[in-house]
Amino acid sequence: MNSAAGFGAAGLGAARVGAAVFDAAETMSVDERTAVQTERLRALVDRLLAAEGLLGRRLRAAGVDSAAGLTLADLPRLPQTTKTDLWEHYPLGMLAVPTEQVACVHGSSGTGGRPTLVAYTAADTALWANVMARSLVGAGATRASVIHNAYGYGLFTGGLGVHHGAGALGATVVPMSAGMTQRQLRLIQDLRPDVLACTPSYAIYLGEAFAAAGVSPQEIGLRVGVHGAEPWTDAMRAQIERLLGIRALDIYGLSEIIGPGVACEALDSGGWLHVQEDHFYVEALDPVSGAPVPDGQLGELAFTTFTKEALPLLRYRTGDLARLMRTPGQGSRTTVRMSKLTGRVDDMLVIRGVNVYPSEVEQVVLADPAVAPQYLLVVDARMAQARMVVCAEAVTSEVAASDAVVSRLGEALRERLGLSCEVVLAAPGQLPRTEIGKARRLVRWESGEPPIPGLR
Ligand code: DLL
Repeated sequence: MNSAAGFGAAGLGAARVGAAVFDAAETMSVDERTAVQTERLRALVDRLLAAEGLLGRRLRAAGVDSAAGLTLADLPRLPQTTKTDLWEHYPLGMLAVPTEQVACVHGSSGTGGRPTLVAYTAADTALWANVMARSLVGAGATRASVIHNAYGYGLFTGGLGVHHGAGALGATVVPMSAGMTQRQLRLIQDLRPDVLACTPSYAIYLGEAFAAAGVSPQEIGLRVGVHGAEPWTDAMRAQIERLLGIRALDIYGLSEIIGPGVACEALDSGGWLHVQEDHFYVEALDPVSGAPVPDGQLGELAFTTFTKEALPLLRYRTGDLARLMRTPGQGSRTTVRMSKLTGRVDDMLVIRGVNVYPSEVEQVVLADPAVAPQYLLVVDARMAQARMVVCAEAVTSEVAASDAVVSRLGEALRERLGLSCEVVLAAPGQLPRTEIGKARRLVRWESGEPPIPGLR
């Protein structure tokens, strides 16, 4: 197993679970951190100017010819980067290093199936391993941990990101990747991992498969789950915790910034995610004006990668919506906290003139005890006047036949969204599950067969 020497107090053991941190950067005073960030911001701006790429040109156009004297307070006047920039410079036109320094590439299938590619130098991969190890230690993992990694391996950053982090921590990683559920169940029972890393929807899938096989959470033996890569709610968290007998924690990240490990929940962070802001500076912006919003207010997250070499980004607009909180939290970490994501800017649906965020629908549907944590939003766009159908999976076949539950859900949705939408209850197991990749919760029905049998 690897040594984590030089990276702080990794692997302090079960007695201090929750208090352990991997890297001293996580508990720095605000002043110390500001000094580190300011120095790193200046180094980044100098690198971008020297590379003379898109961001260097944008900096000059904004009147920044040198990094001298820049402080964090200057960030709001620095140029922003968007996914369109990456698409327009596809595949790797935004590299800030010579191609021979690129150690690997990753990517994401992204919105509308358009790929985004990102590149890493060897130092970027080491940085990624470090922030991922921070996330794992925050979840209570130690060098003695066995980490069952069911995120997909490949271009997707989930599998290899967790893998690198487990290596930096010095834990044992089981590189399962996604899918082949029966084999996953078998190896979890045989190797007795304490940490499960996978998407939240797959954690539920695994939990349901264990329940179907008659294996109890005690027999499973897992302690904690590190779940992310797709939206999930506290209702899903409760479901995962019940099915698998674990603490289920949130981990956030995106390929453009590094992959998983940009921010993560810790055992003692009270439901907030700590952003690794010594490397990834975060702002919450008004999605329309692009101006920073005050702490506590919902905004679009934008990240500046202070230290990344191959593909540094300035104020990258993620499209992800969350709240930031810079006041100290209850746990040991001092870094800025972000809420669970509440949705995406581009997920916003406009149904009959009303703005609808799928996350709001999810909150209503999954709060109803008659509904299992499976649902699908169907936007029926076959006619000019789109209608929204909320397909929710009932906990039992009897409930699936209940008109009372349908009208209760319809009423709760109307109250929350200010829009009446149709509710369809499916019998247990009827809605499609995702075994590999991210869960699909929203379908546009443009023409042809209905996405769910029987839908009209
Ligand atoms: O999904 C990285 C990742 C892998 C994160 C494993 C966590 C665990 P991408 O494929 O580039 O990277 O997708 C990034 O996924 O902008 C969010 O919209 C969404 N996302 C990621 N984590 C969460 C989360 C990885 N915890 C996009 N909650 C992001 C909600 C998430 N959405």
